[in-house]
Amino acid sequence: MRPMLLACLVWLLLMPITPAPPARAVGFTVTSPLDAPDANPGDGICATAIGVCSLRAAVQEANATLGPDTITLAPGVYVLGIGGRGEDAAATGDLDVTRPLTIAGAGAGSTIIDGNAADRILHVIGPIAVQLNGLTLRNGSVPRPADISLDGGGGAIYVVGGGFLSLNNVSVSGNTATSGAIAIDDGGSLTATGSTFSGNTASFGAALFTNGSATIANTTISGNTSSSSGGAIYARQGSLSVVNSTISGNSASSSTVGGGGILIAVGANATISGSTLSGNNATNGGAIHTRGSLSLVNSTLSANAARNGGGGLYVGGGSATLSNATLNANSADVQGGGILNSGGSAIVRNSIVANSPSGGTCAGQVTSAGYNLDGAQTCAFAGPGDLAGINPQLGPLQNNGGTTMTHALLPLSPAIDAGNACESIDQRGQRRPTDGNGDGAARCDIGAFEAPGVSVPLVIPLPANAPATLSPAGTATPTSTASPASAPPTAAPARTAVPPTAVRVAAPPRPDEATATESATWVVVTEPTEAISADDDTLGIVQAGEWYVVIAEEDDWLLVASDPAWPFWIQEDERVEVHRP
Ligand SMILES: [Ca+2]
Ligand SMILES: [Ca+2]
Ligand SMILES: [Ca+2]
Repeated sequence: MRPMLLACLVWLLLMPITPAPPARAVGFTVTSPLDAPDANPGDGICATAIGVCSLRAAVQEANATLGPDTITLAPGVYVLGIGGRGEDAAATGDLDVTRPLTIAGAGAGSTIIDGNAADRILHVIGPIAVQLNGLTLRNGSVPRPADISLDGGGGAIYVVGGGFLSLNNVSVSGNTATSGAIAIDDGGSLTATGSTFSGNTASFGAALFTNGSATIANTTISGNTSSSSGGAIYARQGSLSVVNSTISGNSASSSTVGGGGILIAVGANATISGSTLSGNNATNGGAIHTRGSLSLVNSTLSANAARNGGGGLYVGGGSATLSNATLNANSADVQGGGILNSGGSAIVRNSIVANSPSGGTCAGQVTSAGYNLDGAQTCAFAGPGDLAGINPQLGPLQNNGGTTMTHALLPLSPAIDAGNACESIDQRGQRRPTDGNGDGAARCDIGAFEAPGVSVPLVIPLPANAPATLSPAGTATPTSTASPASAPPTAAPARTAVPPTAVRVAAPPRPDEATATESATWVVVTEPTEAISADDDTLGIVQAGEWYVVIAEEDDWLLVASDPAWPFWIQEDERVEVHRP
């Protein structure tokens, strides 16, 4: 016998006999909602002292096998009732997971794991993959530790040692920690899909605190509260991707920093696409506060508020680039209702910043890369194709298709076909560009929403600006104070006919004012009035001072249009003045 082989045999004979954990994957079906430990962890049998399989016993047995295991949880409420923090064998307090595991519930509405406010719920330890499907994690709680270590993180789940956590159809609600209902540490990762985070509280990042790689997709994060920064998400290091998701109604209470929706720290980078952040609030950065690297694409920031600056976006350092974003109705008590750049780089293209109730649209240096629409005059955009001081004519924040709410461009919006080199889809996932003004050329719209293409073969030549003699609108003599005959108009009469086939003008000449006003009947709006489509839908409000060519008249209604546009109806009453050739 050769010496080497002999040595091996001797080694085998001398080796102590210790059972290796089984490598095969095992499935455990939990049979009881009662919280009790396994009677004999590692024997491959999920059984408590009374012979039922509890969630805790299943986790203990799963930890004893090398392969990926699956625990099946039927509908019910599974309360973790055994106190004892700081224990990492799943015997007390949180459920410590040390080997690859899937926990499959019956749905977020029916399978609930409740932390009983005694400890966090799951502690994922080591570089393992853990997947949760179809369940709710609620009422987990981790107090602020005596030291300020991150061990105070993850009211629901704490991932340490580089683990990979994925959540599918999971609700994370009502959890409390220093950092995050979910905390990702040591470069680990989170992928959350089709999930919700609500009503969580923390000092930093009430829903998510990440030092790793986090992807949030088709997920809603709402109503979370941080006593410091990052009302929903605090990205401290690593990368954050938010896709087709909603972040709404979150708040951060720090008096100096902020990020009511998201805080992006110096060491982090974030990409937000196809998403809406609305109704979040903080001191600086009602929706987003960034000091790292931010790319905001095809996304909407709506009605967020800052107590100081940057109601939509606060740039405190690093770089922020916005492309096809719509920032609407964001407010700041001091400055920068839409955007405040206070020490970094802010570059904006193909984007709308408008309708800020306070703070103006922009403050600080906000650089245009072209084709933006500033609803006020405060962004000082100076790139090609920029528009300023005009109403973008946005619809309300609502479901316009896709997975998130958006502001549609009303048919009269000057943002339609006024962008350039946009993304290939809009926030809703609709293909872009489209020909939104019916001139035969598909061009990008400004902002996150691409108006549908229209095929109205109409081009009405008009001068770019109303003749000076037409304004101010207030010169019209009000007649509404007088007769009861001018009572408010009733509902629009049924209108069967689509607009008459109007006038296709190939390569229309651009007339001077005299030509336009002498050759056509036109109307100037003296008080705001409704624009009605051929299908009797309300398209929006036409503001005083607008003027249009009259294409057709029917009873007391006028079919009008401007350039570029398509026809719509307005009522011929005291709110308009009609001028005939
Ligand atoms: Ca056992
Ligand atoms: Ca434990
Ligand atoms: Ca278009």
